[in-house]
Amino acid sequence: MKLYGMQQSRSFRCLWALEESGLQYEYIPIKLRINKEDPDSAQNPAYLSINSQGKVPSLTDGEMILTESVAILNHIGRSAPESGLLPIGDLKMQAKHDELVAFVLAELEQPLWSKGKHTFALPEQYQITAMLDTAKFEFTKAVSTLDHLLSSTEYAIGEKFSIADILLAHTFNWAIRFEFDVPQRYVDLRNQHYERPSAKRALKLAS
Ligand SMILES: N[C@@H](CCC(=O)N[C@@H](CS)C(=O)NCC(=O)O)C(=O)O
Repeated sequence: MKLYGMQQSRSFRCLWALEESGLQYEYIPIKLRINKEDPDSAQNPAYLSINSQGKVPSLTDGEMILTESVAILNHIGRSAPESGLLPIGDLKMQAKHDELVAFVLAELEQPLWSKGKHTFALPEQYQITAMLDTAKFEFTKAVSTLDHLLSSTEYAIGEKFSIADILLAHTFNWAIRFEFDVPQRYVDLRNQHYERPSAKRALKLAS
């Protein structure tokens, strides 16, 4: 497998999962918003032939190309069943896992990405500064309901570390960096998971 990514962007989730999985892979750093002639640029035709949106992450596995971080996380989990990163074969646990992943993307990540879009990602004429208060309000509202979806204060689903924990810890890391109000227990959860050797190795690779 080859993972194309950039520092602590959404690709970090996938890099961390690869480190946790024990699978063999190659990490290829990509740069955003640089001259497209640069071979590392996400806008270089060679990279656009893998990811036509010019975004990270992308994963190739033989002939297959994946360009959505959650599909990549699921593929890593399914490719390394012994890692326990996905509750494979347990219908109810898998359903709870899917529910949490959908909640993180739709309710927690969405306001973070709104802030990103309206501060640097969108062309300036489309940025709406008033959006930032709305994003903070939405994040705080969503986070106040999260406890109901979590199995325990240690792990998101069941009694072991899974893809959902990577996604959650990475999303809280993003929220902290973007100065959203993150309750202390979730800051602690982020810190606890980022202490894992796999996370430390991934951070080193991504830096
Ligand atoms: N839904 C995609 C989103 C990917 C995405 O938007 N990635 C950002 C970095 S986190 C990106 O590459 N943006 C390109 C840019 O800002 O030019 C996923 O989860 O993989």
